Amino acid sequence: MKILLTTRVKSSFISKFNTNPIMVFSPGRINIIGEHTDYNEGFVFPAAIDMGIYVAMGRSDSDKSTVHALDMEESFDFSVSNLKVVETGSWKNYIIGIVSEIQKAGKLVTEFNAVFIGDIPGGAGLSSSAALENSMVFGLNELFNLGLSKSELILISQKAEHSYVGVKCGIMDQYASMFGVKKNALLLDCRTVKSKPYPINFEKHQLVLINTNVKHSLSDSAYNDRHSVCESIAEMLNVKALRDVNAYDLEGVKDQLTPENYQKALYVIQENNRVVQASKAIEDGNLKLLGELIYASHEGLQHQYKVSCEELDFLVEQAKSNGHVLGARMMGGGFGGCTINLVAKEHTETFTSQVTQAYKNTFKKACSIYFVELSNGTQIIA
Ligand code: GAF
Repeated sequence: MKILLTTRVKSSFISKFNTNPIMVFSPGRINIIGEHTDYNEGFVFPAAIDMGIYVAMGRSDSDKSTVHALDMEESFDFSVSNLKVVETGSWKNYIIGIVSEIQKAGKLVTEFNAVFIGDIPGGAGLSSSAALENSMVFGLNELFNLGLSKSELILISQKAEHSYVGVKCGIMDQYASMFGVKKNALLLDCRTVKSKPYPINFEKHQLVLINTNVKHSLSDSAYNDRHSVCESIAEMLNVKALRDVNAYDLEGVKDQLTPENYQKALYVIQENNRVVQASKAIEDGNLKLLGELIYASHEGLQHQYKVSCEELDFLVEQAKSNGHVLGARMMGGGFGGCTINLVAKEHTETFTSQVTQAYKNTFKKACSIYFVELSNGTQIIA
């Protein structure tokens, strides 16, 4: 928890609204393995991190609500009884979406004020969106005693993203952000929406994130496109989701699919298996195998599912050629953002400085290195 951010948000709220707020922290997430499997009702292996969104929130006794984004110095005034979507791409639609979905769930929210700030780099694939959604929905649930469970809250966050942001996301990000467990990753079954925590202590190795600092514009449309390809193949196979089939089943409809779509579905089936294998590898302390699975995940994302990009592939190649990196892959939706790397601790510094230089030479811009702590999920803070 970053005391400084908490203090800044709180004092900004008090100076704007002259009353004491409730304070909420909601984290971003990493994902060890299991990409694009969540909306196929499969397995993922995320963890909440110590970067996130800090919100100060209180009831408003006027006839309007005000939400202030402190790092952008941008305010948004609206009324909960007259919600309107604003321009595409604005953070304001997350707020509108959350309030609207709470109302659709039959719960009453009156006017409120909030100030928020975040320390998740935008476009890094660390789920700043889910952190913002969860912080708002969690805060409103507390503020107005809505009585919604955490499981209900994440469904509201997810629906807000589907309907008001336009990304047909799975449940991984909202779940990890809400239910994160300190020093643990969560093996999440996205069908039952239940998880098992796995303590993460790799002793001589550590997870390191490298941000490409790019986000290619096709990411949202490509994401929704992948989602609908998977749905249509599941329908063709007469099952609820690709989670329900294996490679042999898929073979049965191969001649009805384009080679590209066949590879996409095959990737999902294989990635699901990799998550289960990875959880066993962690249980057995077999980091070499875990690393191989992580590299294989990237191969699939790059060549079969086709959601990687030049910059991500470059970083993974750098990791492979290093010799002290057991595994590396792109993380999150793709087309930019971070790679996650499993690196020998004593070689981390040389690896990261080599990569930083090579990336700069090749792309004429900087990448960023992050070391994150695995943290608890969305919570009230002092
Ligand atoms: C994004 C989505 F929001 C998640 O639901 C998940 O599908 C991920 O991309 C890919 O694994 O973060």
